[in-house]
Amino acid sequence: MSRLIVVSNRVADVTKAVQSGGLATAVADALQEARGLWFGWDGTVVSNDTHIGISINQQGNVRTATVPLSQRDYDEYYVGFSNNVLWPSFHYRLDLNLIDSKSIDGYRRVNQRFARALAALLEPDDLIWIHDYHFIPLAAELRALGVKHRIGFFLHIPFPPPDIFLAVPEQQWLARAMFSYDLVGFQTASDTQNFIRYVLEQAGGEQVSDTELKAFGGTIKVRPFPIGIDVEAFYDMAHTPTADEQIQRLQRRSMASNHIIGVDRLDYSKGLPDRLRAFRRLLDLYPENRKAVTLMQISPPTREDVQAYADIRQELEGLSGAINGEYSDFDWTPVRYIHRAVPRATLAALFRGSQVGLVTPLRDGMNLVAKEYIAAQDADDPGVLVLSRFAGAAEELTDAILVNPYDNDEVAQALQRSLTMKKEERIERHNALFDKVQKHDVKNWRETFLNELKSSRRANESG
Ligand code: GDG
Repeated sequence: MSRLIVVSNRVADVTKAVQSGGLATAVADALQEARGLWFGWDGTVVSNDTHIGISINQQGNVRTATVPLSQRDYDEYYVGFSNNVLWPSFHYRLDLNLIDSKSIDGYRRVNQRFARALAALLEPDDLIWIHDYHFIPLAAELRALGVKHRIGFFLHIPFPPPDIFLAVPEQQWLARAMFSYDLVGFQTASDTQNFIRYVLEQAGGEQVSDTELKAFGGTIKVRPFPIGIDVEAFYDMAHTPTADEQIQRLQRRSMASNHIIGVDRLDYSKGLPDRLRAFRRLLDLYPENRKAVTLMQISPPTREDVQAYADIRQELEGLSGAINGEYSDFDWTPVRYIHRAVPRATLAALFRGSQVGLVTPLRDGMNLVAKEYIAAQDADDPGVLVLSRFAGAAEELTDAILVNPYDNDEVAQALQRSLTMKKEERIERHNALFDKVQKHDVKNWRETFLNELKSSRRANESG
């Protein structure tokens, strides 16, 4: 069996991966099975380039190889290009796209440095799986060093339509770099189509078959691979005696009989201010919900060095304060806003104990919270998922109440409909959603991607 090499911006502690969610859970098992190597940034920043060395650690079957970033790399590659250009643009927020030529140079430089460090660690049969927008050009840099291994790429965030991608600096260089992979995976069919459209319309490419795309002198495989979660593990976490007790406490301590829950990193792509405005509309339009409903919004801090994140925090604190100021009573607080990370098991219990899961990103690659909310429910008395049409998850989870997250009245109506929905309809919708979440779970995602990668080989005219 070939060894699996996973490359991602941050390398998680493999022993704790199952508790931390997202990418960590998604790839940790595959690494364990394949006695793999996980390569990436160790999360530290050193003051100058001379201290940069690679650290190798063994955690069970998995080796981790990590490097620090210099302050300049952190500013230019991580904050600059990755989070101030690619993240906003790929989430359709060109207004937040801060183009700066130094950050592009830093992005290129770090990808080159990572390629050199990784190339030195490779063994002949290794299968390489590169994750996310931080590393789009990594395969091209590896190829430039003579690496001939099979290399796959998975983009966790959306891929925007051509008109938006055209506003990304050096977009043609990025698109060409995608053709150094053997397999490129996106979250949804529409992300895949957006990439194909760019290649056909702007790069003179040609679609060879459903999944094969030819451009820039090469032919690669391109396909959606919707990411999932470990459904059983999440269900179990929501059904422990501690979870039962937490749910009882949630209900006992609150005057409200209905709970709406939102859980998202505090990111402008998650639609949090609009979510709070929609909740305020619910209280305005349907006053019977006053003293009867609470919105719990858990939003741990993230990327605090980026100005747009400081702005969203201020906006959210202002809004939740304003709603509470206007509507609270001595025995009821409508919004509970928690700006801290909560243990994963507590999240699972809160999902199960809440009658509505409110997931309203303005744009999201997939959104695992939507799937976690479904996985945590009791099948005989489930809650209702209200989900943004602009989350990748909406492509699969069509039995949720799908909403336009920009339209506060529409979301308020969807909340009212969910809070008053008959048990029969709730069960019917939940059965359909649970089936989909279970069918496309994380194991399925990982195995489908890796099997496809093993049988993919890009054709390259330049050899
Ligand atoms: C990116 C893409 C794509 C959140 N708060 C806490 C906490 N979380 C966990 C959730 C979930 C994970 O973090 C977040 O995953 P999402 O998918 O919702 O969103 P992103 O972080 O933006 O992830 C996204 C994903 O990659 C995977 O491809 O779906 O579209 O943007 O598991 O539960 N976990 C704990 N405490 C918290 O306070 N323990």
